[in-house]
Amino acid sequence: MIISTLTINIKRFIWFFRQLLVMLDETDKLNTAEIKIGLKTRIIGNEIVYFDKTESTNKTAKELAKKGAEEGTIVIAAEQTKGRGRLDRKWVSAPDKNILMSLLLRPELPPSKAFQLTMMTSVAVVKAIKKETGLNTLIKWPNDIYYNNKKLAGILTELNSDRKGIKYAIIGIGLNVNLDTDNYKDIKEIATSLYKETGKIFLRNNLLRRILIEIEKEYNLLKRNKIDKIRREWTKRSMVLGKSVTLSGDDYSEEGIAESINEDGSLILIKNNGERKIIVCGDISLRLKSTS
Ligand code: BT5
Repeated sequence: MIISTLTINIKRFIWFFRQLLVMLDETDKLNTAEIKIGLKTRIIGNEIVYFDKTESTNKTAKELAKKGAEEGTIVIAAEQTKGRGRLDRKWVSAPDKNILMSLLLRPELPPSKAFQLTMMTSVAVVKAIKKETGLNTLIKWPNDIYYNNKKLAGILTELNSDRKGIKYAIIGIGLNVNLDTDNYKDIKEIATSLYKETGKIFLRNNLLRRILIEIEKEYNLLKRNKIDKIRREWTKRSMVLGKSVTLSGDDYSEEGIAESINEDGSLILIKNNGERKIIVCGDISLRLKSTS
């Protein structure tokens, strides 16, 4: 008797919990007004441009930049039809599930220091995730955020520069929030999401607002030449520094210890024969030896 009442109560609880998840899922629509509530930033997110659907938020942000859009403008989308990673790789997402955003900056930096933008964004995203979800994520050189050895987010920094320096930079962030990555065969082995790691649906407006707040803090440091502080934070959260890694590209493979990163974002590798080698982050993939 007691057991059957308990079973009914557990079933009711599960039903209620599922309904709650569905409700949260439905209310979790990106909304610029909601993002702006409590957004006390001075630059980042002053202008937030929302699209139900766009090819790629990076592409749209570039078009806006060419038309003179202000530094700090954000482009967000519920869905991308041609989301991209580096070297035109495909970025997988689904409507209303993830964060797909691009930030327009006009930094006073030479192009050789553009990695600082990716670096400060990685630190900001990791801090924002920690504050909103409690998860301690890690940064995988050069542009990924990982959790449990799976990719949770990717950053795509693109530049328009001339001899005087960077005219504008577009920093794209793709963060898997409520996507069940198991349903996407292209990425199910390598990717994860906040939902997959916690079983919880997260409200993307809150997460997005937090990301903007954290980016502004890091960007202020960068503008005050406090790059060492950002680099220390990056190093502290690095998944690869001090670890045995395999670097590979087309017809190329190298093993060693990832020692540090240079200001331009290149990785210093101590090869197994003791030789020091600088690896520029082009089309190179990095695997941790212990996880491969
Ligand atoms: C990146 O490239 O990781 C940068 C991704 C940036 C995406 C954002 S979304 C908003 C903005 N608009 C855009 O069009 N892009 C930016 P890369 O390091 O090249 O990694 C790409 C690789 O990550 C793919 O080849 C897949 O292996 C994997 N991948 C694709 N979709 C993924 C996902 N949702 N989660 C985890 N991994 C994924």
